[in-house]
Amino acid sequence: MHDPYASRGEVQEAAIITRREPVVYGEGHYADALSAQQLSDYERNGFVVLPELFNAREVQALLDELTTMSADRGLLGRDEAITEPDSLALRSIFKVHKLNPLLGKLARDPRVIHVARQVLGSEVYLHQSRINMKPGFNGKEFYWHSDFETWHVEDGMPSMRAVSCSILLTDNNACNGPLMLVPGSHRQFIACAGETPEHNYKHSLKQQETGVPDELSLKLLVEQGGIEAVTAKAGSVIFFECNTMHGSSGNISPWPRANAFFVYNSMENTLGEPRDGLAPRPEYIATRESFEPLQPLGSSFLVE
Ligand code: 6CS
Ligand code: FE
Repeated sequence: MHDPYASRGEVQEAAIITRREPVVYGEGHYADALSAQQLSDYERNGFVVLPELFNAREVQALLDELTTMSADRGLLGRDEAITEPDSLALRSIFKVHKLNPLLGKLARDPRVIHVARQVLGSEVYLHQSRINMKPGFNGKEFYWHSDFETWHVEDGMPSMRAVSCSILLTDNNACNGPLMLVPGSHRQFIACAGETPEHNYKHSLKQQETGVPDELSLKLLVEQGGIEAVTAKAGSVIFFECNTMHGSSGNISPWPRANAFFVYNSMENTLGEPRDGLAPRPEYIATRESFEPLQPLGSSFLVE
């Protein structure tokens, strides 16, 4: 079957392909979380920032959980804990919605989940969750990529009908490696050259080298849309469309950066077979087997 978003081993060279799917499904009528202005910003730019959606008490409760998890030797020995490429420093913890009850509730907080339901126009489930750490002085970068490119090839996600939600657990400023996004880039799919090595995730989650867009395509996207670095207070939330080009620099400032990352996928867009002859990635990176539509909490994740 023809795949409009063929990439890596299935293409000879890099290419820019026009997106087929809508950005906002069902015209945003499925739920009522974003204002008309926020919805149109999301549709146009491929992301929207909601400043200080969570208050200081909520942020502190989440940071406390992070401190506990980072000191939990049992957890650090698990596959879900990803270290940096060149040290034993913790880079990410995956599947946090299952490993930690408070983060499990955070994923169902009405302030977040109704945004996902609204833009995806359906019920949603969690495709992936993680916390990304970027400690002061030595935090490492995330090179430019589209998440959808990875999820399409490595996880068999059929269409662009997923949204990522990054909840800032520390202030993100110009110096501590904030998320950088290319406005408007979600309207084009950048097919990447190069085959995917077997068990690529074991390397790519530390340092991504496949599914990396070529420099000419990046230059064109940035000529069209520029680059926006999101600087915002802890408790702010960035929603970005699954195909929006993004990345972030290392952190040599003394200020740590940490964020919780939840990926909501439409119940109409569940995973198929991975491409490029790959075996499915483990369930803790890509939910394939055990999931159900997420039920919103009745109130804040801290209260419920
Ligand atoms: O491999 C993945 O699924 C992911 N990798 C990156 C760098 N961003 C999104 C997603 O967590
Ligand atoms: Fe990403």
